[in-house]
Amino acid sequence: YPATEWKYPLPEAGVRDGFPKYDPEAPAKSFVAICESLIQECTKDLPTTHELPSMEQKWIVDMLEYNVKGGKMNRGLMVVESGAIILRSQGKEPTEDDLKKLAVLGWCIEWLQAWLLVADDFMDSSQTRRGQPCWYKKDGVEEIAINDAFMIEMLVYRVLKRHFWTEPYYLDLLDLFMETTFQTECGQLLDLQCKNIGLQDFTYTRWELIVKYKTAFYSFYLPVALGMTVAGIKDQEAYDAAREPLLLMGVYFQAQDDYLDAFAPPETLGKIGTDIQDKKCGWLFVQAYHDLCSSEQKAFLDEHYGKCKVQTEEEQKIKDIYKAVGLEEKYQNYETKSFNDILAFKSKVTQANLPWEMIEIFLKKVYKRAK
Ligand code: GPP
Ligand code: MG
Ligand code: MG
Ligand code: MG
Repeated sequence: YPATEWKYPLPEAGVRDGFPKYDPEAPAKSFVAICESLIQECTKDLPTTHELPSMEQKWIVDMLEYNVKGGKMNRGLMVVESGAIILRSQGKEPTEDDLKKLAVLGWCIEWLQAWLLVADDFMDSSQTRRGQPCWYKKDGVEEIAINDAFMIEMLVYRVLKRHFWTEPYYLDLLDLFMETTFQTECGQLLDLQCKNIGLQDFTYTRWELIVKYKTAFYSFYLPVALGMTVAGIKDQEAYDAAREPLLLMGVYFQAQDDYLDAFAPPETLGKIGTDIQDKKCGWLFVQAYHDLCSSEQKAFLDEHYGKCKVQTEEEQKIKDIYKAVGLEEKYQNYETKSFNDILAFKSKVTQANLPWEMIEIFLKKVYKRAK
């Protein structure tokens, strides 16, 4: 292994002994404490192992603090919860270290999400995220945000290596993270290419393809697949059975994201929506433009969609059109339908010997969310 010479204690035994416990009674709080340990662990030796001066070491610590925390942590907590549910369904009560392991993997998704968002905010010209300025908008950061995004990505692999390289499923974890990242990048490309195509090609089918790839794999399939991997599941059919409803949930989740982009108060959402100015192929637009708008309303969209700036009169008028054509009610019906469509997978999932609860608790977390 040419690159695996650890210059500090070998990770095999007791690597998480000094980590705080994951406490199911205080999930969010104990989960955040584990993140603190990870930040410390993956930065403390850099001056020795990578000759990194203390200014750059501090940069990485501060950059991580700024970008990996402050989210809802749905994805990260789901790894722990689904992993624990699966282990129990196999008659194994998760040990303290099992829970810590799952929490470390949970943070790997949260860190993956962090670098995706740092990059996405730059690509979407966004202003705010999680109630604070986007990282690239900070004085002295700007283009360094690109390298920071890459750096968080590689820190995920360093965390995986330290905590899992002696596990029999280490390669599976690497494969999952790499493939999921590639899927997400395909989705992001489909999303970004919308600037180069005409509005008539913004169809519901294209929307579904974009969101399945840019959101559903990393946000919904990955957390549960990680839980399954730690629980030792090897059966391909089980992964296939879990993937189907989880991808549906991811598509539904991005419909919510698109709806909230236009209609949620930025104070609640923590970000100012940019989909109209960015000419996004969003859930609201595809239906308004193709099915619901009068020719006059359509002409207004042709003239201003993707051309007006955020928080202008034209942008507001587009939101008014969305309301006037009945999209609020359509959205509510869509939420109910998605919920039922996902529930319909119950027998398929249980037939694959998986506990339905691992899907259901995730669904409950996102159903009718307001942020
Ligand atoms: C969310 O889309 C999609 C991502 C975060 C994936 C980004 C992928 C990369 C390869 C960088 P969004 O732009 O609608 O999210 P938000 O509304 O939170 O900005
Ligand atoms: Mg964005
Ligand atoms: Mg985006
Ligand atoms: Mg969005």
